[in-house]
Amino acid sequence: MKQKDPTLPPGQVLTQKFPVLHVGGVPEIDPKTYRLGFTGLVENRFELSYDELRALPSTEYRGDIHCVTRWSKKATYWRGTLFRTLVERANPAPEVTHVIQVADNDYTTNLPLSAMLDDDVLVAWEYDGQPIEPIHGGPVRMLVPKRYFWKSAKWLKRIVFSDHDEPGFWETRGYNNDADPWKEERYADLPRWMDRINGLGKPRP
Ligand SMILES: Nc1nc2c(c(=O)[nH]1)N[C@H]1C(S)=C(S)[C@@H](COP(=O)(O)O)O[C@H]1N2
Ligand SMILES: [Mo]
Repeated sequence: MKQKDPTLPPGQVLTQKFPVLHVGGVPEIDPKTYRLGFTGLVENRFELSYDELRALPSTEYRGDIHCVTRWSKKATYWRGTLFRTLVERANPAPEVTHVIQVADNDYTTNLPLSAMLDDDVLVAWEYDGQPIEPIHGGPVRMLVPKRYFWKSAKWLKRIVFSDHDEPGFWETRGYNNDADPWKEERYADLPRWMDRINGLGKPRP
């Protein structure tokens, strides 16, 4: 039997390539006119241009990324702005529980605010020392390496701070809301998901 790689989450396979995965086309975004908006239940709504974002103190992430389609890539190298510092600048209201990433092509994905405050969550604008290529979400994408990669929106456009959860593109199509690769949270718990899409909203044990 093939030896399992203990450094990879369960069911994942190593790739040396950098696969490209998204729904729809690659939007053409001019860094000169690019804006990233911070909105929702915050004290300070603000926008950052590409240059303003890159002028902020930067943080790097060196580590692995995991796609729910089972590829994992080791030792990726990203640079960007620590998301937490942008949250501090927006100053969310006490009732904020969730952060919704909104991308250029209406792709959205949701996570608890607490998860987004982790010290490896970046608004990323460099990969391997180069500006992020458009196919990989450039000029600016989110990076949430502890979750399956669909929780990292490419062509990031807006961050919405919300007092409730708002399941995004894949989360409303049967994928797991939490998406922790180490717990192999790939798909939604079906009864819960049926309740949600039927609008019953009754929590199950
Ligand atoms: N805007 C947007 N972001 C997205 C997606 C998408 O379809 N649209 N796909 C997600 C998925 S499923 C994955 S695996 C990663 C892929 O990023 P990559 O193409 O740079 O490998 O982007 C994520 N972010
Ligand atoms: Mo993915």
